[in-house]
Amino acid sequence: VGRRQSLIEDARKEREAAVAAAESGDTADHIVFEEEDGKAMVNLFFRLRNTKNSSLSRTLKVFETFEAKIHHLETRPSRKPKDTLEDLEYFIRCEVHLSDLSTLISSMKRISEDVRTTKEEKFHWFPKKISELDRCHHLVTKFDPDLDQDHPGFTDPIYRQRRKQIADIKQLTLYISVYVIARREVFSTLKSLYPTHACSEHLEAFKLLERHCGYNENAIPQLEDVSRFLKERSGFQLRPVAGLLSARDFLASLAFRVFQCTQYIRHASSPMHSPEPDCVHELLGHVPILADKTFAQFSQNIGLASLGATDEEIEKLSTLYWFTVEFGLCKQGGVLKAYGAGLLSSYGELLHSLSGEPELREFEPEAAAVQPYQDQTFQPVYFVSESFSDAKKKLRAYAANIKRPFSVKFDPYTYSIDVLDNP
Ligand code: HBI
Ligand code: NLE
Ligand code: FE
Repeated sequence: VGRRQSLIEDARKEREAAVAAAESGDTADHIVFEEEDGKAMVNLFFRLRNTKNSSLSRTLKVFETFEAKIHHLETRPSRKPKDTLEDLEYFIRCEVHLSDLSTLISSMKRISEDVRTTKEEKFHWFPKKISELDRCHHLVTKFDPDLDQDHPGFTDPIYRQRRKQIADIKQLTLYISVYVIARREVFSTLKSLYPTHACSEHLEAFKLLERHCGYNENAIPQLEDVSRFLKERSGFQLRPVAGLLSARDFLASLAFRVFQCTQYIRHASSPMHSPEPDCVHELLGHVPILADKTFAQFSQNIGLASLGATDEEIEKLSTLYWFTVEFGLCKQGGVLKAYGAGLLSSYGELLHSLSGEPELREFEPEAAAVQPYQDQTFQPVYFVSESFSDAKKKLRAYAANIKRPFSVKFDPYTYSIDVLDNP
């Protein structure tokens, strides 16, 4: 009874301290003060204006989505001079997994006001063991065919239903769809362009994939077979995912040499280019090049640099990833070739990138990391690397300059991340 009493007393003190801190206005508005199994007790403050009368239930929906267990909820009238009596301030104490915290807070910011998160960057959780990639599952709804009106599949209910089915099957299997006809066209057109447009590393692995993994115009290779192939060549493995992941989650998996792979296929009405990744993009664009050891190391290094990084740094690393892994060009024997997966999976853009029309710049990580880009259609600018080793060297120098209060090291025996505090 004594211990229980003191726990209650501690909780009361903490809450009072948190409320006082929020009132003073200049401290963190959510404070993490317990941590066990990656779960944390979090204090959150926000304000809801009573303009939309369902806003509290919408807020609670967010907590439900992230399986955040609410331990305490308090409201009081807002003290902002301009607010009315109906505008309320909320204090919620909840238990949430740290991997969900930043996504929960950004969702909250979309629907409520004054979610002040001054200390947010302190809490960027990241996976330390390969099994924790299960928690790197936050999807971005940007290209969702159910929500995005510009998606070519938006008006095709059969296509949308099929994607749902594929997303629900959580196993390493790809299903042959009615879109196999579209795939046949995409496959043979791309294959005919590779000898002149793809880098030698891609060409070499592609031949092996044809021989060993059922890469041909009539079949859809099985993720498990392809994953086994990759693991033997470069240690990379594939893992199925239902759509576009948050950049943070996607990059984190690269740190473990895991590539999160979509399984659905682009809509038959746009075979030559898809703005979102699909199995054509993963299998024909990414997989062959990931079989190269130097490139695999380059990819893992981007992933390692992303662990626990700030939102701004994640944005830069995504952009770097975009201009290399997705849309990179390189020189081979004096001739320009494509190594970026976004080029090698889109015959429209593959032709465009080497047509002499777009602007080409020498790859420099500092410049590529801040180059604006769009993801709807072909790129106007590409970066050219001398070789993978050269790109890897430059990336290493770039990553060494990222400031983090710790450093990370991948342990290849246990597939885990050693976190070392910097002196
Ligand atoms: N998610 N499933 C999936 N596949 C990708 O290729 C992918 C992603 N999320 C983000 C992303 N790529 C990149 O654009 C960078 O933001 C890392
Ligand atoms: N535009 C690419 C394609 O059509 O295959 C996909 C890019 C994904 C980032
Ligand atoms: Fe991709």
